[in-house]
Amino acid sequence: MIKKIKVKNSGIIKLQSYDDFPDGNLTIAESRKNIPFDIKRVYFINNLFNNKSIRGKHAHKKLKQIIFCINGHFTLNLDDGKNKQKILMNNPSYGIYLGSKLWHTMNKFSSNCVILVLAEDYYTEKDYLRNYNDFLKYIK
Ligand code: T46
Repeated sequence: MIKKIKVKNSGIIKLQSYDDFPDGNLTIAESRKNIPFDIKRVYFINNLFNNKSIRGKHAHKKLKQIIFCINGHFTLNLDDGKNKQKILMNNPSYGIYLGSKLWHTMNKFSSNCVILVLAEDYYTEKDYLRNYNDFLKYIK
């Protein structure tokens, strides 16, 4: 897991976690406590059996989210239009803040990978910038 974020509109979110080995771990996310917004939407991505697949490939105009890898591992690639950073996501207690105007892709999934995302708003396709050149124009 990464120690320092170099791109804009991002950050590291640490959740409180209880290690009850060998009886499991319990990890907590709370709005306005360790999550810096009210959560309106939660989604998860699993069944990542194609280790060549690439997800994301977009930025959001306004939406703020936090992304976690709650099982397995994957690589999160961030790009603020100037700086790029690759993050190995492999610790369920650490999330990455995906602010607006941050191009992100996810790849190199382990087959047991489960991605959990907490979002501060409902889904709307109008908020997506799915073309990289449109993203660069938008952030100027
Ligand atoms: C993001 C990354 C981390 C919905 O109808 N409602 C939803 O809430 C979401 C998240 C998606 N969809 C539809 C839109 C597409 O037709 O589900 C389909 C797959 O979504 P997409 O190709 O955008 O999935 P990813 O994994 O590329 O991106 C997702 C989120 O969409 C995105 O906001 O930041 O995870």
